[in-house]
Amino acid sequence: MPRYDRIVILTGAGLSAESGIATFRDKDGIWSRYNIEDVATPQAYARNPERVLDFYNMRREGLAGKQPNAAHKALARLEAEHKGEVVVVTQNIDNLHEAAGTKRMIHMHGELLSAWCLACGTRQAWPAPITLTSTCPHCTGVGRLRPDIVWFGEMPYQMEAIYEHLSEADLFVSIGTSGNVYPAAGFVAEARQNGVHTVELNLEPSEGASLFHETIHGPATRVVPGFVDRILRGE
Ligand code: BJW
Repeated sequence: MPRYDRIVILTGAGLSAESGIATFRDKDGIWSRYNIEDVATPQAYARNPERVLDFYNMRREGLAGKQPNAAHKALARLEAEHKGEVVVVTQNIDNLHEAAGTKRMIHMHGELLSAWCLACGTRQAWPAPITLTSTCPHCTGVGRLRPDIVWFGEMPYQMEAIYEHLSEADLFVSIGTSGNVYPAAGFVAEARQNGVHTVELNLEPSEGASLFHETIHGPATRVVPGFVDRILRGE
């Protein structure tokens, strides 16, 4: 009999770090090289769309050849082998969870390989660069496309579904996120209020580390597979 039935897993940039994808707030992270106000707000896009498109085209290009690591694979194994329900909510815009085989997931901050039509609202798979002249096939080429990314000040995707999963869960696990960005940083408090057991797996204590019942610190490729084994053993 598994100890936990319904598991919600929140992942952040630290999960993909060992696959060679930069985090945001670590010493050499993305925000040490770019200003958030220049590339990750709707105002930045309105002011200088080309700069924002270039930033995400560069990130999209950087995904080429990146492979899921042992932590992504362990989470996919958890979903496949756990007798109850597992939902992965990721803040990451890469596709490494899917590449590892995870099926049930929510990309709350959007996806690099997707484009959003500003005219008809369609979100569609878009592996190519997005340029000022890219247009939407769904509105016969008139709609302009933007990256399908949730910028600061915009509402993350599927918040209602996420809060519903948090209210039904009995285990919440946060992996590889610094706990700086809301609403994701508030999920641990929300889960605790609902009586959910909470665990943090991160390289170092996050901003909200003291809110978790348990914390396990170390690189994701080491700590996540061990934690998954423990859950699958019913411990
Ligand atoms: C390892 C490791 C290894 C390394 N193994 N671990 C005041 C109070 C409350 C909220 C706000 C506020 N002021 C403003 C807000 C709202 C704002 C916010 O939170 N701002 C904060 C900065 C304060 N949030 C928003 O605007 C969000 N929307 C929102 O709130 O909507 C409601 C609303 C809408 C309209 C009006 C009013 C309300 C939207 C947030 C969008 C975030 N977007 C970004 C960029 C887009 C995606 C992209 O370009 O990739 O998303 S920001 C960036 O941060 C990215 C990430 O998903 C997100 C979280 O980062 P993450 O994953 O935690 O990465 P890091 O780098 O911070 O941490 C990595 C961790 O891994 C570290 O701890 C390392 O130690 C660890 N690590 N290697 C394990 N090998």
